[in-house]
Amino acid sequence: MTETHESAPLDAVIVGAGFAGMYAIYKLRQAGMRVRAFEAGEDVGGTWYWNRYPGARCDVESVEYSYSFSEELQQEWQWSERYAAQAEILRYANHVADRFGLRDAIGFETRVTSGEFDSDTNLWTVATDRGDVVRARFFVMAGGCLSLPRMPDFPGLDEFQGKLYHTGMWPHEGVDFSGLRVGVIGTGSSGIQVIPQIARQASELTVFQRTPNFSLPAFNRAMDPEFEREYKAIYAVHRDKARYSSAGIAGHPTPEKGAMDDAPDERQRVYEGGWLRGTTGFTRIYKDILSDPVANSTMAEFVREKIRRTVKDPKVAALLTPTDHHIGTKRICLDTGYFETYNRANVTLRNVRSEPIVSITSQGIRTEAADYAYDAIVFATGYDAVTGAVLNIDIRTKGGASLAEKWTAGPRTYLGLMTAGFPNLFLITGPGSPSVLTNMLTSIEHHVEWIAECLQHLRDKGMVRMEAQRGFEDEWVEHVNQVADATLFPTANSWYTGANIPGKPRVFLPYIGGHGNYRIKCAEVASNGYEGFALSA
Ligand code: N01
Repeated sequence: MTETHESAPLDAVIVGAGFAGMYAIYKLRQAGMRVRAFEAGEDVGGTWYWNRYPGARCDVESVEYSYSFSEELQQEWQWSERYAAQAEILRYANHVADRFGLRDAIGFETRVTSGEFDSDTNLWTVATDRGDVVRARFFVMAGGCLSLPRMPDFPGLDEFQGKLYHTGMWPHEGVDFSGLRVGVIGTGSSGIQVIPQIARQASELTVFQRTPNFSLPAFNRAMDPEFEREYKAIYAVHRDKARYSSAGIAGHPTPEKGAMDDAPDERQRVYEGGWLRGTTGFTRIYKDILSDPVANSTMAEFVREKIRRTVKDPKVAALLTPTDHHIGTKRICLDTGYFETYNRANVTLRNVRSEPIVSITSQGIRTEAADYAYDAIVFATGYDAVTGAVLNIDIRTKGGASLAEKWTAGPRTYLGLMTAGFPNLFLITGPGSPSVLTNMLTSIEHHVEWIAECLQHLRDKGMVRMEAQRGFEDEWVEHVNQVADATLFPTANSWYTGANIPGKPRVFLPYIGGHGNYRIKCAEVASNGYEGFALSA
């Protein structure tokens, strides 16, 4: 249904119906607000709606990667595995949408294309690719941090006569690779999950690797009923621990010791124990792994040795062994049988650094060394992260600059929640907030709750407009950079810094000061009358 200017303005328009958008609908409606969400997919679930590739699975434990806002919900829902697979998480998202009656607020198969703020009326006018035009007091970005898939612009993409896939836009009906020759490009979290699965079906699989990645075995397993019962008995305690932890994960406690505080033998024992736990919290075993190159190298070497022991061909093992970045500075991966896959006779590894891809041909992939023929090519080449989904919308103020112009040299926000010059625009897990360095569910709930309280405060005080103040924004951006620069993160060519997108400004996108600290800061700002924001009637 197309809405027009004639309709009464809404309280809020929300972009996206993944976990952030769904919770925003719930929370704002609970506060008595009229909201409308638009979602590009045919249904809810966001990342878990799109990423249906075989092997897609969360690497935060199911009991933590779930909403905490409803005690009934968290008690009644039963996860079948320690790390839930995509299909189960999508079922959960659908359950939440039904249980809390969210669907009627969502316009599906509809992409928001633009938003313009009018300072005279203090309203946003939001347009979609289906011709909707709606006006709202607030415009809430819940489009996700890893939702705009990125295809490298290889020449010849249109000429390929086989099938092309991107892990982030996987066909709903699934893909049968049985008997096919398949090329996979990319060895990040998505590639590392999909490669072992495709290898089991394909007649031949070639992996095109540009950068080898550190990956740990997930040791995924069926949910232990006893563990689940005990966990649920004190769910609130776990959730609270997560809220004040660094990563928004109760199971990742803050370490106290540095790596060099332990003697080498003890350190090995600690790493071995951490390895067997199968968690991305591995790099938090010691407090200095992500800030001290020497400490980091002890852990990196431990993992490199594991790779060498797993992969039988020493040449292949050497190629798979990361040496160009510190462990943890590119997103660490959890896998199931990833390195073992290279021991299979039907799997070949190609090094894109020594043999760059030149083009896609009608038959397959052309590198500087040779032509390779495939029936299917899978791009596991990642996303325009954190800012991509926001800047994909033409956001501007009437007669003023666009957000894309303001962010030309990189995103600038105050607390990752708002950006100066764009009143009444809220970002859920925006750049400059802990977002992708945390359990996304913890960060999403935090932001949605902060925003909902804020909008209630504005309503109670008769205010209609809120905007980040430039001075506070400048200070926050400087703080975000300073904290990042005290770590090893900016040294890596990762999507955290925008390095995966040619031409994207090199800025460390998330806030690395820790979720708990950040939560306290946001609460202080609110209790000081929304310090750093200009509120007006
Ligand atoms: O994307 P990525 P992703 N030629 O950007 C390569 C989350 N996630 O979809 O490293 C050749 O990490 C690129 O090479 P390089 C998680 O936060 C979570 O895998 O840039 N290769 C890299 O190997 C994750 O970090 C889960 O040199 C090219 C790969 O493609 C984030 O999403 C699962 C290339 C892209 O890796 C993104 O992961 C999946 C080119 N032109 C995703 N361009 C779980 O919860 C790119 N590459 C487990």
